Parts: sequence; C-alpha cells; structure tokens
Amino acid sequence: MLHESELILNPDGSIYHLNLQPDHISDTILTVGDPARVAQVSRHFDSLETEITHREFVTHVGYYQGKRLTVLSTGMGTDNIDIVLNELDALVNIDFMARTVRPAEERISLRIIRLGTSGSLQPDVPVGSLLATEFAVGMDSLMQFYPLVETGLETEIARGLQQSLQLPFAPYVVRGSDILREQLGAGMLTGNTLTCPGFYGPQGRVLRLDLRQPDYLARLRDFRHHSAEGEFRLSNFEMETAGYYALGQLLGHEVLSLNAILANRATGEFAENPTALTDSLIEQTLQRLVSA
Ligand code: R1P
Repeated sequence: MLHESELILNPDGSIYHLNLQPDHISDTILTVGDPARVAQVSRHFDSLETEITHREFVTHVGYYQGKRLTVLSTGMGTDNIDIVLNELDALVNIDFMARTVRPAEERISLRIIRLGTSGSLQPDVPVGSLLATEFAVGMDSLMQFYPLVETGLETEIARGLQQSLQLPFAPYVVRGSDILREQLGAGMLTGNTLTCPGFYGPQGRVLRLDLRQPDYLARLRDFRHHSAEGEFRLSNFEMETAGYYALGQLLGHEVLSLNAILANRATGEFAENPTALTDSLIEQTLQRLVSA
C-alpha cells in the first residue's frame, strides 16, 4: 500500500501535480513543452471534453476525427518529465482507492508522443525540418536514480561520448519506440537527440558566460560512433526526450519524440515562422494517428 506521502492525491481524487483523474487519460497522449501549444493542438479537435490547468501542466481531453486524445504540457526539462511520466503511469497502473500497483497482467501500456521544438547540430538537418528521434542521449542526472538497462550499443555510445567530451559522468543512451516512429515519423528525418539540462551552456550557447570547453559544440557535432548498425551521430538538441524514453522503457510505455527544428546551431539560422512549423508537426501527427 502506497502511503499518502508517496502517492499524493488531491481532495477530488486527482493526482498531485497533473490534477488529472484516471478517466482523463486516453490510450494515446500527446505532450508538448509549452503550455500554449496545448490549445494549438486541441483547436483541431471536433470536441473538447475537459480542460485542466495546474502550474505548467495544461491538459485538454477531446476527440479528433472520432479518436479520443489527451494533450498535455510538461514545461521544460527532464525534472518535469519525471513528474509527468510517473503521474501518467500512476493514473492507469495504480489503483487509487486501494493505493496499490495493479498486477502485471492488468497494466496498461500508453502511447506517449512528444511534439517538441529543437535545435539542429548538423548543417544537413535544416531549419524547417521535422525529425523523429531514434536514440536519445541524456546529459541530465535523472537516470542516476533509476535502474535503466542499456544495450551494448547504448553503453558504447555513452562511453564514447563521455570520452570525447571529457565529461565527469557517462550520459545515458536509450532508444524510443520503433513502432511509433515507423507509424508517425514516415517522411520525417530520423535522428538522435541530445537532451541537455539547460538551454544555454549545456547546449553550447555563449552569451556572457564562457564554457568550460570552448570547442564543446564542435565536439558534439563531430562525434561519431561506428558499429554493425552503422554510423551514429547526434542530430539535435532539446531538454526532455531522454527522460521520456528512459522512463517510458522502465514503465512499459511506447514513447516517441517528434521535433520541429527551429534553429540550426551549425549555420546560425532560426526559423522565420516557428508557429507554422509546429502547426505542420501537429497536423501531420494528428492525421497519421487517425489513418493508422
Ligand atoms: C526551450 O526553449 C524549450 O523548447 C524545447 C526544449 O526542449 C525546451 O523545453 O521544447 P518545447 O518547445 O517542447 O518546450
């Protein structure tokens, strides 16, 4: 039995941060970082059933061409993803009345799709492209607290990056859902996403503060790992995907991160119309979800 201090429920029976109840959860969940992007998704819905806001977590539940969807914002960073993934999982896989984890045979595997914005590391991943993440690399500390199991290839990539970047820690490397990527990422670029615990220094941006390693950005861009699966390189930056993929794997959910490339750090460009690009990502994803 989970104590009140561990599984925290609000007086209305909703979960602590998301303020959602189990019936607000559809089997497919779209997530975005920016709370304002939730309405950008749900304006396409035929009907809206529920709107709930608590802190940076805005949730809309509705129907898109007859399919029930939940769309929610996470805010920024993998610390928020720890909250979102654990609470979404609790909503379907913990019995709130009994305060017990459901038996394995009753557990539900959600489909969680992040629709995010991102910066490219490579000249050939241009501003305006849409990219589906195959491997995510986490530079944050979240997986120091969970027993993530990495494959041989993932461990090799992590070690190679640690060495190449002279990091005092090994990043974690984790693969997302191939099934979802084939279904929703068709026609998009496929890439490997670096999840950073910050927007400026951790992504190699210098405004007034110098970096410990002046060539950090070039090292990230030039990193390669060769294996039987081919060449691995990092294609883009953002701040959440590795947390999603790792917690999704640990909790048994199918997770995919789709990225609208707004900036190119190799060429210095930024999108002229970021909203049009995120609109295109949202519309393509919604269409593919109903045509699958
Ligand atoms: C930084 O501007 C934010 O934008 C990106 C980063 O991951 C970070 O959250 O994603 P979202 O647009 O989904 O928030």
